[in-house]
Amino acid sequence: MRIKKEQIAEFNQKYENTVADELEQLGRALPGLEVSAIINKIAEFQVAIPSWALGAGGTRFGRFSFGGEPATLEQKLDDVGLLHALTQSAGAVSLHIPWDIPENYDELKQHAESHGILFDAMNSNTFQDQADAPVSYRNGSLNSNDPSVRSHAVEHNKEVIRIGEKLGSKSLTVWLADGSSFPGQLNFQKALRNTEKSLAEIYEAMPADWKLFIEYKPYEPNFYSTTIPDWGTSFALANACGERAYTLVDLGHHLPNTNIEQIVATLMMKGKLGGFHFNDSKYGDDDLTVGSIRPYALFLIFNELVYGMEHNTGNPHPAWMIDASHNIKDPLEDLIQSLEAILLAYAQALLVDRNSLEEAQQTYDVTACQEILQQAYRTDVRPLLRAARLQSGAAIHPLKYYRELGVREHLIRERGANSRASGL
Ligand SMILES: [Mn+2]
Repeated sequence: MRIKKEQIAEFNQKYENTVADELEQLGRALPGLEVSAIINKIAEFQVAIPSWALGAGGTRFGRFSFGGEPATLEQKLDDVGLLHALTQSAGAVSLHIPWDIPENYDELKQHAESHGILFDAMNSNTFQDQADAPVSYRNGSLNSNDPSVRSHAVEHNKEVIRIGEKLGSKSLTVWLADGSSFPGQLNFQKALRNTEKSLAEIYEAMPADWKLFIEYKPYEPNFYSTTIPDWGTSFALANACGERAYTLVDLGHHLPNTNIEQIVATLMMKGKLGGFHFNDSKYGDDDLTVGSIRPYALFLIFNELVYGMEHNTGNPHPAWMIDASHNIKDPLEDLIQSLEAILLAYAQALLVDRNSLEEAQQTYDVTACQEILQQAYRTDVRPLLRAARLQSGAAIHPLKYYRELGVREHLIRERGANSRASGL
């Protein structure tokens, strides 16, 4: 199924006047607001969709498939294509190897191009044993005591780079499950040293225009320690690798109440925030819909991201990706909601009156600081999103149109009620 531009234009016709009225109202309420500049920024913001987010998510207890899941790599691209047609803000896909090994590279590239989709960061997998593997990752991968396990894991990452090169990707994300489940199981120093050496080898294998993103996570699947538990460890490893190695922040990979906005600020000041994975959580790495639990925290994070994008010229433009799982929701509906939440927080952060905030900070007017942030947060920025969508040819109300078109029903008819996406 494909959604044509003309269909979207026809849908939008019904709402165009309302969008113009709402914008006018917003302009009156916030005089001095550079409405068109903000709309352009929102329209330009692109978030990659990971190939594993297109099927139903599961937990370690089980997984309930969702009808019409994409069973092939082409179908995964088709789903991202649907999201992009509806929102014009999902113009990239992030592949996972070995779940997404292409059969015909040229055909796949053309297929992606026909949807207007680029290949974003490639993801390696050393947290599962593959069927024909001569070694096991049971006791670690890049951190392993066993040189043959390490070299197998390094070689896998090199293979992922080679696949990504053929698709036009420019970055590799490494997330490791490596760690220990019980005290004493692992020599922390040896594990970290092995990881550093392995990552350096992978880094050296990257083409000169590639970036390496090092993801961290404090626990799970190992519950006593992980070898890259936090941003500091990731930062140290990135520095040890070289200038094209960066830290990747995944919102769910923090202990409860961690001040993620401060981590973002520190990394951007050091020019080392490379990638960003969006999701939300109540308890742990819940991978819930972005903005579904703590939208204010997301806004505060975006406040630092916007500040960093404006001030830290040494930091590359971060690679944005949604890393969520949908449990019992329609994955595509969930992704539309996540995209909306990301853009809302971004738009709110763009509204922050930075000059007044700086003045209030200089004069220690703590009350004013809070007022300034919350003034932006409490502004209904949905008209700006709708205007940005209208401008870029997306559906003004993507979720509404998704349902009106009966996209899921179409997909079930096309692919069957029992098709399953590869992944966990
Ligand atoms: Mn992630």
